[in-house]
Amino acid sequence: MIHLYTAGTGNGRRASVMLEECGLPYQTHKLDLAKGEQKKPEYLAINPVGAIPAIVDEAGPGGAKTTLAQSGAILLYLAEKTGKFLPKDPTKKAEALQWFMQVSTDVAPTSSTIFYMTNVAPDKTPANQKFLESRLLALLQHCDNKLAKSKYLAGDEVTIADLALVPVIDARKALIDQTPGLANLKRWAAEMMARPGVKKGLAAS
Ligand SMILES: N[C@@H](CCC(=O)N[C@@H](CS)C(=O)NCC(=O)O)C(=O)O
Repeated sequence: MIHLYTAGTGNGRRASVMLEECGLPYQTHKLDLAKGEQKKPEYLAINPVGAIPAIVDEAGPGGAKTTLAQSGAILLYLAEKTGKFLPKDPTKKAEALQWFMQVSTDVAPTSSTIFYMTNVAPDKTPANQKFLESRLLALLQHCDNKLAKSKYLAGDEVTIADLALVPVIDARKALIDQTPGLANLKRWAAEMMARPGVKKGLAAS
């Protein structure tokens, strides 16, 4: 059994989408971030950083219990555990990893910064929000350009790159819908959001 410690955020949903898509049984433990449950000693014993998501896999490598944080690391771990969503062919795998990193280290953090800028930062200026939104749209345009050439971000199969992007697109739906163009990204999003695993994973927290 895999235990997922999560909350209703993009990073949390990235982990639950992957678990659902892999068809792995898991138990969800929801944390209330507003109440600071992620900083309680019992959770810090799982992730000392005090952030979600984290997983505890009772049957990790060699049958040992494995505890893991960082949504990107969780996706890679589950891909290797199941043999799903990361191509075996070295060239295809390299392309999948490139787009996975593009999504995980460029696209998703920009979306998270929009959240912090509009909800948490002491100085919430509309100009800063607009700046970050245009930066996110420019990054999404790169995804759109790639999706003009291939069905999915890294070719003709769904990979961890696509699954990592799903929660960002879900969270920024209003911005994307009101933006002209991005036709390839919108075509991809409609297909990804219709997948049963994606639907269940997004709804899991
Ligand atoms: N890079 C990390 C980010 C983790 C993260 O910042 N999680 C947020 C929610 S999306 C969190 O737990 N924030 C609460 C806190 O830091 O106190 C990942 O991808 O898992």
